Amino acid sequence: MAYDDLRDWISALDRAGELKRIRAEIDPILEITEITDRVSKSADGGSALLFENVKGYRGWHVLINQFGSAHRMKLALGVDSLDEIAARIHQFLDVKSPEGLLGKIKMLPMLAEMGKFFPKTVSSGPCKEVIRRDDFDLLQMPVLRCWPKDGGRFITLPCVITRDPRTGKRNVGMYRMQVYDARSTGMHWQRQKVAAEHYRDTMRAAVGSAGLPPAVTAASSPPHLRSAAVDLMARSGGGAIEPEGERPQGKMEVAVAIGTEPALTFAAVIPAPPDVEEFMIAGFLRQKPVELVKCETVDLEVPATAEIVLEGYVNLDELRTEGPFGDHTGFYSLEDLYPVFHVTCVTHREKPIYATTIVGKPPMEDAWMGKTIERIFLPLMRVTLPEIVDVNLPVEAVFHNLMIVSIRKSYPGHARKVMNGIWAMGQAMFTKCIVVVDEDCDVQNIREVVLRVANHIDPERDIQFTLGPVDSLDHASRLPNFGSKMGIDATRKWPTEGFTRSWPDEIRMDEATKKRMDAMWKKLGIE
Ligand SMILES: Cc1cc2nc3c(=O)[nH]c(=O)nc-3n(C[C@H](O)[C@H](O)[C@H](O)COP(=O)(O)O)c2cc1C
Ligand SMILES: [Mn+2]
Repeated sequence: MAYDDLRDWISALDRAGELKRIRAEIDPILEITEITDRVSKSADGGSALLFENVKGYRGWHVLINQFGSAHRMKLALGVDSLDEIAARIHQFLDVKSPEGLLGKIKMLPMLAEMGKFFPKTVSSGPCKEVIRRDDFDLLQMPVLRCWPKDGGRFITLPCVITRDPRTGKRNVGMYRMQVYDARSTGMHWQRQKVAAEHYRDTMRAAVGSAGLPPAVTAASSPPHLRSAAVDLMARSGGGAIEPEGERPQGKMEVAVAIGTEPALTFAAVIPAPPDVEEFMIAGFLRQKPVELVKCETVDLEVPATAEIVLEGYVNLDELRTEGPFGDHTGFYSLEDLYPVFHVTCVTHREKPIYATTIVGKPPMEDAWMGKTIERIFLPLMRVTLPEIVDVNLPVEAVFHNLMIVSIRKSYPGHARKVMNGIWAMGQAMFTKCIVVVDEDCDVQNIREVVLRVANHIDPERDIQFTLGPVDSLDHASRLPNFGSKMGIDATRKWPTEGFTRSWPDEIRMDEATKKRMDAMWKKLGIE
């Protein structure tokens, strides 16, 4: 079932009638965006697009919109329904201690299945077909300029691989990369993401536990960005901000894979717990190990079948202005300072396929990835919050702006406990607005949700504000990365919550009358 590589996946898309090959000459500067945006806005998310004649890039193909529909997401993960994945996760979470020999024997297939999750290191692979240490230029790749006011050209679908300096565990995260020149790019890992923590940990090690926070070297940047830099680079552990202090010497190695088989590309987006390697998540999803090969110039491993691999490092004392960039929200995210990725080696397959995506006003391709995460994460959310019945993150609210959740309410204040639990859970910390409804409300039916919320709240009593970290893409928060969130308790209020009036029943026709009218319906001549 698992796809060997991007090419195997492209063939599968083709066989399923889910791929359009574009043979006309199209410019990676804005034109691919305009075409893809129109396709993404079609009712069913259109097809994946393979641009075979990219202006100025003979020999390169560009793949986009590979995940851009519910159907393609299921195809990518090899399932008929996303609930299958949720059920498999549930099965692993639901392990009981085996009773007797028979119980242990029954567990063997599950243990065998777990063996497939772990990545396997192999000696070489197609990603090494061409190795370029000196003679490369990043703009030999057909990197898109997505939107007119973007600060440059951005690699938008990279699997960024870093290593935790403390545990040695690897992380794969998708963080966009603005191409600055032939050999360097921005590295847009937002500060709450796992690679940013690896970066800070590398810094902590470099300056020692008693060391001072780093100097800010981006002296040419405007002052408001420089304070952001202090904030970004300062280690969270103690010490006043001392811009003239000791600089952390050194660098952190990074490798980037572009154009991997779909389970790994998708795993790079999943908000997994920091210590869970995405290579294992991909292994779980495809039920076959991910094959890795060693890099040429850094001590990291990359997927052996990747179309393109960039190896290099980020300096610990260097930040550069990144953006603006037409973002997931439908607005441009503003310039900010981020680390710089210096490329030391590029390896790629013969006739490489450059995989990319665009983000912008929803729905785009990322909408379908987000919806998949919503389904897969439901059983994981229930580990901590078993009262959760269902969750809906509407695409228009770009996931982190609105979460609607239904719960089995069991005690006073229960809705607020759930809100706080969600704000404390990994990247759900970014959720700007949480709406909690009772279990009999279908959260997937927005009309039903609006009816409940509008009817059931006494706004002053039922809306709760709190402060905390917000997504870096939020342009409305009072400060970058810090602001307020809102929870709406739209459950029925109980006397034990101080609501002493009686709560009205919902209007429903009785079954006997319905049956009588069903029997007469045709004769009435209404339809
Ligand atoms: C197309 C796409 C682009 C993304 N770009 C970024 C980005 O530039 N910076 C970022 O921090 N997160 C970005 N994300 C979200 C992260 O991939 C996501 O938060 C992921 O869980 C991060 O992995 P981590 O938890 O291992 O850090 C992007 C997601 C998608 C689908
Ligand atoms: Mn991760």
